[in-house]
This record gives sequence, C-alpha cells and structure tokens, in this order.
Amino acid sequence: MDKKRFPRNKIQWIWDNIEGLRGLLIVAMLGTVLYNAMQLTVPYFSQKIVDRFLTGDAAATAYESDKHGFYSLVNAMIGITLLRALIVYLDCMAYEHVSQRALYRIRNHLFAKIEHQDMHFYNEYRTGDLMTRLTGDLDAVRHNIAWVIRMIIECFALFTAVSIYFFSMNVKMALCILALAPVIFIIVFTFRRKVKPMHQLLREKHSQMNTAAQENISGNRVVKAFSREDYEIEKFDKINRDYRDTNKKTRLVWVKFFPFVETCANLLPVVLLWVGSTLLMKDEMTMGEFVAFSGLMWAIANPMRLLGNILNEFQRFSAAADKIMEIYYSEPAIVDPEDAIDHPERFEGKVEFQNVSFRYEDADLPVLSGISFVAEPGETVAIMGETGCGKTSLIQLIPRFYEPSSGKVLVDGMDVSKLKLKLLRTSIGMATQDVLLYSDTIDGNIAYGDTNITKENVIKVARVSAADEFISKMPEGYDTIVGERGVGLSGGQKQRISLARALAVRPSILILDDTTSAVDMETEKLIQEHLSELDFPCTKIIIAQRISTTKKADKILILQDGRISESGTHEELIKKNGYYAELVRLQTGEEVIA
Ligand code: DUT
Ligand code: MG
Repeated sequence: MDKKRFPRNKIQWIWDNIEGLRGLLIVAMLGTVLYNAMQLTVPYFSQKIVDRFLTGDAAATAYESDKHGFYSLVNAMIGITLLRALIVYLDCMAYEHVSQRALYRIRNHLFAKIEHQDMHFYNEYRTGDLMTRLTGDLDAVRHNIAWVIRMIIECFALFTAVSIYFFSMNVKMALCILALAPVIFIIVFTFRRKVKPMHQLLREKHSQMNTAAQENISGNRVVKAFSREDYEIEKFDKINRDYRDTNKKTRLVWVKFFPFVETCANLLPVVLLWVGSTLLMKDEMTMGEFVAFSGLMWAIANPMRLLGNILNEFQRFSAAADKIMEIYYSEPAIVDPEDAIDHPERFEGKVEFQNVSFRYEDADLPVLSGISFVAEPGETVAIMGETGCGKTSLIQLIPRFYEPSSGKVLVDGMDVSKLKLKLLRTSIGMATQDVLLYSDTIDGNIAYGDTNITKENVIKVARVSAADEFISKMPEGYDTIVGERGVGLSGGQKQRISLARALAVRPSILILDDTTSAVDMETEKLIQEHLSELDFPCTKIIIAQRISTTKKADKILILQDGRISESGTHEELIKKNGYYAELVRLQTGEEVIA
C-alpha cells in the first residue's frame, strides 16, 4: 500500500496513540535536554578549579586562602552528578511508560481492526505476516519511542549545548572543531538513503520466516503424514539463511560508512591539540578552557558515532510502522451501510437470490452466474453439485461474507447489504465446511454464539446434533477441553459440535456446509429427523453430497459450473433424469425410473 494514503504521518500517528501521556512525553523530552545540558557542568567546574586553583600566578596560595571555594566547587560537582543520575533514571522510566502504553493501545486497535476485516482481507494476508505485525513490528515502534526519540534528542541537545558552551568560551577553537560537523552530516544522510530499502527488505524476510514457521507448526500433521520433515527443515534453512544474509548486508552498510565517521571523530582531539596549543601559546585561551574543551570532546564525537545506529533503528521503525499503519488505517469493504436497517423482531427466515452473479476479487471468471431461488420461511433447501462448483461461495453471500458482483441477496425481502451486519449475522447459524473449534471446553465451544445460553439448552442442542452421547462419555463431559482446532475429537465429532454451536443461537436461518459428511449414515439420519423437529422456526440451507441428506428437502438445487442446472423436489428431479437422477443411481445402486 502506498504510504501517502495514510491519513497521518508516522509522528502524528504516534502522537495520536499517546493521548493522555503527551504531557509526560514532553516532560521526558525536556528531561533529556536537561540531563544532557547538565553534562556541561562538570567540565565547567573543572575549568573553574583548574583556572583558579591549579594554574596561574595565584594558584599556589589560592587553595589555602579559599578552601571553602574549592570544596564548594567539588561538592557542586558531586551533587550535580548524583542529581543527573536521578533525572536520567526518571526520564528512562517515563519513556518506557509512554512507549508501553502506546504499544498496548496500538496492539488492541490492530487486533480489533483484524477482527473486523472481511474475507477478502483474510484471503490476502498470511497469518505469519499478521503475527509479525502484531509482535516484531510493534516492538520496533516501542523501541522507537523508548530509545530512538530519546537518543535523537540526546544527540541534538548534547551537540547544541556543547556547541554553545564552546562558542562562549572560545570562538576560534569552537569553529575549528565544529568544521567537521557538515562532513558527518553528508556521510550520515547518504547512509540513510542506502539503508532505507535494506530495512524494508529485511522486514519482508522476517515476515517470510515467521510465515514459514507458523504454517509448519499449524500444518505439522500434513508434514508428518508425508514424512516431509527434512524437506521442510531444508526449506526453512533457506529462508533463515536468506534472512541472516539480508540482516548482515543491512548491518554492513554502516560498516562501510563507519570508518569515515570514526576518522572524523578521531580527528577531533588532533584538531584540539593542534589549534589549542597554538592558542594557548598565543595566550588566546586559558588552560582551564583547554581542559573544558578536552573534557567535552566526547560530547561532539559520541553523537557522530551514534547517528548511524540511531538512523538504523529509525529505518527499522519506519519499515515496521508502514506495515502496521497499513492495517491500522485499513477499512473492510463490507461494513454497515449508512442508515443500516435494524430489525428488532426475529427474522421469518425467507432467503431469496435474485439473479446473483459472483466473482472472487482476484479471479478472472465468475464463480456464480444468474442464481435465482427462494427459500420460504421454515423450508429446507438443499444444494448439491460437484466439488468446486460454487456451493460454499453461494452460501457465503447470505451472511454477506462477500458481496455479489451483480444481483441481490434478500432476507425477509430486505437486501442483505442494507441490513445491520451484526443483526444479519446473529440471525444466521452457520456450520462451516472446515470446522474450527477453539481451545476451550466443549460447553464453551457450543455456547460461543450465545454466552447466556443455559446448560440445559447446551445439552438440548447437543442432543439435536447427536453429540450428547459421545460428549457424556468423555471423562469430563461438557467440561472437557478440546485442543487447538479441536484436537482430540474425530472429524464427525467436530462436525456435530459445530452443528450444535450453530443451533445454540436459535437462528432464523441455519446454513450447513457439508456438516454431516463425516458422520455415519445412521447418525446422520437421526440428525435429519431432529432438524425437522426443531422447537423454533428456522429456514435450513444445507449443502450435502449424500442423497440421504437431501432427499426430504422442500427444494433441491443442483449447481453446475456456477449455475443452477436443476431445481425441484426429489421426485421432480428424478423425473428430469439429469444430474440428480444420475447421482441417485450412483449412490443407491438402484435404477430409478424416469
Ligand atoms: N474459489 C476462489 N477463491 C476462494 C474460494 C474459492 O477462487 O476464496 C474458487 C475455487 C472454486 C470456486 O471458487 O473453483 C468455487 O469454490 P467453492 O468453495 O464455492 O466450491 P464448493 O462447491 O463449495 O466445493 P466443495 O464441494 O469442494 O466444497
Ligand atoms: Mg464447499
């Protein structure tokens, strides 16, 4: 995404996210200026001590006649050093506090953004990449607030304070020392230009590595099944090596520039000695001033040396912030329309498709074309068709996971795109084709859509789904914790829990996508019977492959190449002697009479 499209720049973005702590950050920044300015005091007092007590004509008697003056200077030096340490401590605490709060806030915001995204977003972004944004990238932002900002201020404050002090002491000497500054700036800014794309690349490699690890961990069963561990380890090694090399290359950019900066920094004492001794000899500078210059030379040299590191870290932040802001400012395409229709009563459950066509955003050809049908309230509509014909795509248009390219999907006569999304989706109970259960108890999984549901009702929907029996047999019954993605359950058991979860919300529209495909025929028959006797009105849209599941439906739709090729009841379709009749022949082994 083009970063110009972000409504705020990076600094404004951070500013937005430290609301409530902006005062503290400003105080912290002033604190940084203060403790750096305080660096000057020790050399200042040293200069006074040298000039008054150690050099000059009166030096021999000065200490005896003004012991008090001597010790107050020494005590002031000690006092200020201790005070400075305290300020540095408080200052670091303040930056840490602000950065952690900003991090917390941005992380929550990002998570909410990701949660509200539409299907298109999830098709586009890989889990590993999103995880990188939520972890490594965010840490770069924290580091930027806690360290980079502080260091930038530190360098500038120190450099400026020392420059002013130098000029106030001795203009000639100051000019000679600071003459090197422009050279440093040229070096550092050339470096910045070179290192910027490197950090973007590095960030990309990091994300690739996380994605590879994440996919391997969640897909380890496939790896094991095909005994591809060595292959995956080798593949990961390549990505890891790639990351290492990019990391090294990025670090090496500074190594190329460093000798120049180092030479400049090392030239400073030479300049001091050379020019300083000339000025001393000409009596244009006191010994105390010379000591002060010498004692503060590091305050000019250090910022020079640190600049590369600071810029490196800033570029790392910049690359990470681009990635985070992309999500931070992203908006899902499917949102509540203005004046979204809220519908306080329960939907009757009429579902209507009016000449609907649909194409995935990244695909050339439409998946569905000219789909029209009506499911009256309480009816059961079965959708059949060979794999990949568009069944799942079709039902995903009802809860508005995707938007049709043309035509309309209506619920109770209202266009779904005009309805409040939350209302629409809470009225639909859906059991998706690949079942995903959470690492929670079975009870918690079934009650996912309605956390206020009573225990009796959980058991009731589990009975309807023919799940109660196997759940009761488990060691801890409904309190048994199922692992990530439902580890510990069979495919058919997972499907039945997923059906119970869909039923638990007592939906007006129940959508089942191949939900009983892994359940044995006997149990499936039982489920079908239970579904026809639900104690709440409900329109059912059922995708299935088995005739036994669909036979009793009020309407059967046959999808072929994204179009409805046949529709009608079991008997009507047998009479048509088309795809459905062929399916019956194949599945029952019986010759049906057309
Ligand atoms: N498709 C995409 N992008 C997606 C999902 C599917 O391009 O995110 C394509 C693949 C397929 C067509 O759409 O060619 C229809 O897919 P769908 O999942 O709707 O097919 P299905 O009828 O549900 O197949 P199955 O019986 O295997 O579940
Ligand atoms: Mg499907």
